[in-house]
Amino acid sequence: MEVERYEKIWIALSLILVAFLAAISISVFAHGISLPGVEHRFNPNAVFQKPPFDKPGVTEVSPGQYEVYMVGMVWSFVPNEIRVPVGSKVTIHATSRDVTHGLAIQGTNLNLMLLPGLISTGTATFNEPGEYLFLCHEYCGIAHQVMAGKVIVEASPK
Ligand SMILES: [Cu+2]
Repeated sequence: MEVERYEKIWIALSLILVAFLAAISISVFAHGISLPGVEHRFNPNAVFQKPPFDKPGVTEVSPGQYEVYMVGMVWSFVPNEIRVPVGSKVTIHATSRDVTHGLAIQGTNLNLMLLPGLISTGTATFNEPGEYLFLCHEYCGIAHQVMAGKVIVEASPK
């Protein structure tokens, strides 16, 4: 059977779809990567009744490792000050009570979108003492520009 040259090229290109299917299958079944589903959703109006967001703040989970539960709302963050010693690895779990907000921490690559009813998670390590501004980077209303806070990284005692 004679197959045209261009037809052979198209048949070969269609194998890309097989490669994509393999990549998706490996990420879903071997690495367990999936999109957030509705089962993780909660009512954003009741976020302050939902543990652990009923006690937003900073917790030391092991030496040098901190977890932060944070809620963004018009126009502030709770908590708006995070205090950790230098060298700390900080994981932030954040959500929004009302509209879409953002969370970016200056000097790190932590950059999250805070969506009502969903939890966003990101981690940053602070190896230099100082104050790191964090702010909302999604326009969220008339006082968006005041929605900010800071991470205070304290030099460890000598
Ligand atoms: Cu905001």
